[in-house]
Amino acid sequence: MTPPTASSGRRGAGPAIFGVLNVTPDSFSDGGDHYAPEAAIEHGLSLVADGADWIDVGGESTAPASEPIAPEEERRRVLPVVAALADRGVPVSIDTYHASTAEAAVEAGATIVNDVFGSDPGMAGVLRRTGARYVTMHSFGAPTTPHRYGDVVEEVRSELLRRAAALQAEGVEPERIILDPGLGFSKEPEENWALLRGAHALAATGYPVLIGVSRKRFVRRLLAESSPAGASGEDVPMADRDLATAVTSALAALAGAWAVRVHDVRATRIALDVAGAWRGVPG
Ligand code: PMM
Repeated sequence: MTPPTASSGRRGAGPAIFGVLNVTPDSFSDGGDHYAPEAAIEHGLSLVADGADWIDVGGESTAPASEPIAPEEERRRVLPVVAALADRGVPVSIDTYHASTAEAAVEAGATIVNDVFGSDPGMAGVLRRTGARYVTMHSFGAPTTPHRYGDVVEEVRSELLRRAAALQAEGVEPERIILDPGLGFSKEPEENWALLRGAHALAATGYPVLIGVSRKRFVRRLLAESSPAGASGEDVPMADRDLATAVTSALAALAGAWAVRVHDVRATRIALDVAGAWRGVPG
């Protein structure tokens, strides 16, 4: 199967920014803040004003303590938000592992399906019918599912390539496939850092690569370990986590990432502009 040549984000050759919009009562980092549709739509528009190229709308939290919700409830949460943003010309991606929600969201105006589990056998059919692009993220189900790796970069890379080939066998064109190493999903802190260090190997596959670091536990842990008071990960201020995320966005740009998925778009926009200037290309 021939991989495509990854095209860049909206601004020149720098990565695109996916602004995270969790329309959930319980997501681990921003859940609850944007639960009502009007508040969620307003926050989505503010992320666009901050420089987001895509808004990634999700209706179910993947936080370890949260309960899965029925696809009907998921659709009730996300569809008004997807439709309102798409009607205003905002590029929308739908963060769902349910084919039924993916299809309804694409009908409402989403153009990318962001699937963290890849578990629904109906998903390839939705992609064939709708022509949507598709993020296949590496995971073994719930983020806390344990997994032992040998060479984590090689294992994640070959599993994602296997999935990309399977999607193509089901009629999904390679140009529509985006790979994501699934940071924080069944990975120890050092394995997440190894995947970031090896991000260029994923980019070298030719598929666009999306990186999601924002506010994740392994970033909090790094900051807690380096804090003089020996704070726990929970004590790390949000602004510090977002600053660390922005730094990883700049490094991901240098490693050839196609896009980064972040909560604090403004900080990452600045970081990408700096990385772009550093490389001599627009951020
Ligand atoms: N992480 C989360 C949710 N969706 N999607 C992609 N493609 N990549 C990720 O790393 C990813 C994701 C969990 O984080 P959140 O609860 O803050 O949204």
